[in-house]
Amino acid sequence: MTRPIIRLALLLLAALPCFSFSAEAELMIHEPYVRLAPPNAPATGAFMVIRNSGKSDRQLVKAESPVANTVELHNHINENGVMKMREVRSIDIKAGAQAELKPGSYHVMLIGMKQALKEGDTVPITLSFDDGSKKQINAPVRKLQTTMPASKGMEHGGMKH
Ligand SMILES: [Cu+2]
Repeated sequence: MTRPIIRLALLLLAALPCFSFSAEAELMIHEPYVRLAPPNAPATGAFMVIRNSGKSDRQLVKAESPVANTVELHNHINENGVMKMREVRSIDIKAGAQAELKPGSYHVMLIGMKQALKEGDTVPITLSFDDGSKKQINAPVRKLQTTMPASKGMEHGGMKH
């Protein structure tokens, strides 16, 4: 009875290196999350770190999610001192480096929510890359500290009475 099991184990071992060299294993998504938006907010952002352990540069070219009517890739730019969001065609993930999608920078924009998201919900997001590969992730909805200027977050000295 042991022989077939050993054979199976050898087969699995032989197959392992193939998996580790596949394009899918070269891209890892770390700490994905969706920002909890106010109940009537028409849009919110999804953030994550995409690590590229491969030898070639990759680009995130598309994101999709069933929770929103439209999903876009965005960046924040500083235009004459005003932070604005802009749609971008792709987000670079250089070989051996990582792309950080975070508030105030690159992000996945979920526009036209089909339902209000609650803290603790999980949002499925499909990411497509320039080599044709896709990754399916589940991003938990998280409440973020708001960093609004001239509010509670400011130092005491800046407060007016
Ligand atoms: Cu945006």
